[in-house]
Amino acid sequence: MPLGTSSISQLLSPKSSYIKPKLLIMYKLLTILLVLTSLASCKKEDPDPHIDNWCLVMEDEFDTLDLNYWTPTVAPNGNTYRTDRSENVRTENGYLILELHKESYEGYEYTGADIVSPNIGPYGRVECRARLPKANIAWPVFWLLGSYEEYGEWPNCGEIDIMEYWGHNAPNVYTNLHTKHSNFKNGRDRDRHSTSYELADASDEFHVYGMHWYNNRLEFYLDGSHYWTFNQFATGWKKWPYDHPMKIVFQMYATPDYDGSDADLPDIFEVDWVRVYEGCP
Ligand SMILES: [Ca+2]
Repeated sequence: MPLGTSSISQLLSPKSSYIKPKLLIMYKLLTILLVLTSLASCKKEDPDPHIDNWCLVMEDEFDTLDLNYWTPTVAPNGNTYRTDRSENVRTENGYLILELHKESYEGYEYTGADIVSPNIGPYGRVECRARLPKANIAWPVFWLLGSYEEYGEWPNCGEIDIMEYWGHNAPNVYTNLHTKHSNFKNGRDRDRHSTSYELADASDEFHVYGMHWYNNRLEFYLDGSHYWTFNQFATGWKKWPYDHPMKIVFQMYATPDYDGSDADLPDIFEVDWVRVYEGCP
C-alpha cells in the first residue's frame, strides 16, 4: 500500500503500535522532504533583497513643464488655492518653480500649486534635487500618494512624505508616513511613522531627497546618505499600503495653522530634477 494520508494519520495515532520499521523510515524521510521543501520555498520568497544596481525608468530635468506627464491641481487645499497659472507653477532655466503668493483668489488668502505624476511602482527608487523656500508660512513637500484603485482614498491609499518642510520650523526637515492605521488625523502611533533631521542650508543649497522603496521597507536618503528605514511591522493594507502604485506630488502651499508673519511672500520651491529607478533585471 502506498504511503497515503490515511497511513500517515495512522502512524501519528498513539494507537499505531503496529508500525512496521520500513514504514517508519519512509515517514521520517517524507517529513525531512517536507521540511526541506518548505525551507526552499521560504528562501524563494525572501522579501529582503538589497538592490545595488538601479535602472533609470523616468527622468524629468524640468526644461519644460510636460503636461502630458504632470497634472497641476486646480482646487483649494486648506487656506491655499492651487492654480495652474504661470504665477504659481512653471519651469525656468531648467527648474520647476512652485510659487506661493499672498493674494485674494476665489475666496482664499493664498495661491500655490501642486503637480501630480502618473502611477509609478510599486517598488523602486525615487529622488529629486531641490531647494526649499525661506518664507515662514511656506509648506513645500515632495511626496507620494497611493493610487485609489486598490484600497480607496486617503488615508487608505497610503502617503509617503519623503521631504516635508515648514518654513517657520526651519531647519528641521521631516519624513512622514500616513496609513489607515496611522495618519495626521488620528494621531495614532505617529512616532513610529515619522522622523526629522536638521538641514541648515536647505533654503540656500540644492539637496537630493530620496527613497528606496522595497516590498518590506522604505529606506530614506539625503544626498545619497541613508538616515532612516521604516520597516513593515505588520501585514495587511491598513498598516502597509505600500504594495501598489503611487503618484509623485510636488506641492507648495501655505501652512494652514501658522499665525505668524507672511510678509516674506512670495517665495518659491525649486526642483532641478526628479528621477525614478527600478532594480535592474
Ligand atoms: Ca533641471
